[in-house]
Amino acid sequence: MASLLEEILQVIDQQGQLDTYEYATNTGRDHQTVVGAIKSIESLGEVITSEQRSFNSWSLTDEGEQVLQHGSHEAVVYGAVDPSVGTLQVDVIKSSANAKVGFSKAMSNGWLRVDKSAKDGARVFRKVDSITDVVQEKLQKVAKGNTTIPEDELKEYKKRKLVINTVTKSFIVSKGAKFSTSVAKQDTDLTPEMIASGSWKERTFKDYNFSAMGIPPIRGHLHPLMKVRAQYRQIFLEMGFAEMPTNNYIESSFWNFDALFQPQQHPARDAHDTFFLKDPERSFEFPKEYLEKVKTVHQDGGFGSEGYKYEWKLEEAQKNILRTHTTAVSARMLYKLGQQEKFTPAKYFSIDRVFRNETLDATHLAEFHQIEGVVADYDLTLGHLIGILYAFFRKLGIEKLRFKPAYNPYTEPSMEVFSYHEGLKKWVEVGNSGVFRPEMLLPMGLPDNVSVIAWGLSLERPTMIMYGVDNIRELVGHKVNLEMVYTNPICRLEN
Ligand code: FB9
Repeated sequence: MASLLEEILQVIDQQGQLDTYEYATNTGRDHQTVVGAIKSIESLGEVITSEQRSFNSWSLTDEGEQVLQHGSHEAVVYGAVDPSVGTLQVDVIKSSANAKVGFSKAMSNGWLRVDKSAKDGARVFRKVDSITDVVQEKLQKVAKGNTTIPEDELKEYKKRKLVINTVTKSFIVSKGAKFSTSVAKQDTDLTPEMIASGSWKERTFKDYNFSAMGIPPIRGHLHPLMKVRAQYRQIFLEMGFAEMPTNNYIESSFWNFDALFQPQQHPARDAHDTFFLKDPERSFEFPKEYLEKVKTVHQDGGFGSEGYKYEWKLEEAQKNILRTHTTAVSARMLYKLGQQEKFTPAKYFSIDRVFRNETLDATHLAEFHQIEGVVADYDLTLGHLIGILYAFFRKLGIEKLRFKPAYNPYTEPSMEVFSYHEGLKKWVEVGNSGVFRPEMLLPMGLPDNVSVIAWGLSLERPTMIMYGVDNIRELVGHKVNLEMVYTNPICRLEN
């Protein structure tokens, strides 16, 4: 390429300017290669200036090239007819690839005639002793770039698909302010040595490209789950909720189950559903008075409840597990609220990992992030819960909700929350909710006219929907393609 650049600069130096198309045609080079060379020279600074021009040009099609080489179709057919005894028409039509077109053209030119009286079939004879193949002569001119052929004739050849009209963009190149016939590579750095020696005076430096995009710095990337979590966090904060401290994956069975009035023989407390720790296997520090109240309400009831009438065991409550829901944290927070001198209404939320020993499938892993909202205030009802669910989901762009009676060990009444999915054209479950039972709240010391409403959903389900992920393993786990983490778009839940 360097020799082409220097060759071009020599031509400009001698002739004052250069037309890239003419130069390419005269030197037999590809025009785009010549244009590329001009662009390389322009990147060196003000060595040359160029001005784009467009012009129409005619060139031969492949069929036109055939005619140039072998003659027009009509001339080929004329040549196929025996000058003395003529030729059967069926043989003339088979004599070349375009014999049909050539035969009708030769007949209309008056070059041939057909005698249908012959016994062995129609026979073609020459009407003239010689012909001039004007089409071939004209195409030879087109091939040489001759522009004297009348426009109507060119259009006729275009109709016959022998020529094509192209708009060619070329460049008229002239000397620039810093013209030189040598292609000195420009420096990109001014070094201390250049300044000390003064050699910078003889060097040319590449202009700054202020529109160049910077190199993206190596930096961290937020996982889509964390982006969606930030958006949900924002929604809760806007609604006046305070975030609960969820930085303990390990929880005692007491706070995860017993404090929620979930009986010790409940199937969810079995190893098939819960991960139990071997070390540390147990917790030993619980608020003594509170623990006794929990034991009593499980065994004998109280606060208007009959209880479960079983022998409650401390050892069962001491077992350490990986928390199965962040409602365990809600229990801790509500206990603290109940221990205040004077009750003050509160709104809490949590978004963090929970663990369940479940059957894995395309949308379920043994862990997920639970989102939970809790409101504690005087005389709250199911109506308040429904109202706050509408307010919460409206911020997610969901207006149409339906509620289905459900069961949770720690809430009564409980409701599953459904939303109409416009894309799937069906109702989909978007969460669960309920009013915490008095057997859970009253042992904590909360006043008996205080009620607590709460709801929960997962972080993975909305994230999979937002980012179009079908298999949860594309989103989380050791098989995740990190490129997805680097390139996934931002998340907007605003409404
Ligand atoms: O997230 C769920 N679905 C969902 C949520 C959002 C969504 O899109 C956003 C609106 C744009 C789409 C779907 N679900 C709860 C429902 C189902 O996905 C369900 O199959 C899976 N559930 C998880 C539990 O599965 C073992 C989701 C998880 C869940 C379920 C219940 C709670 C929390 C998470 C709860 C609770 C609760 C109830 C009462 C009091 C306190 C907490």
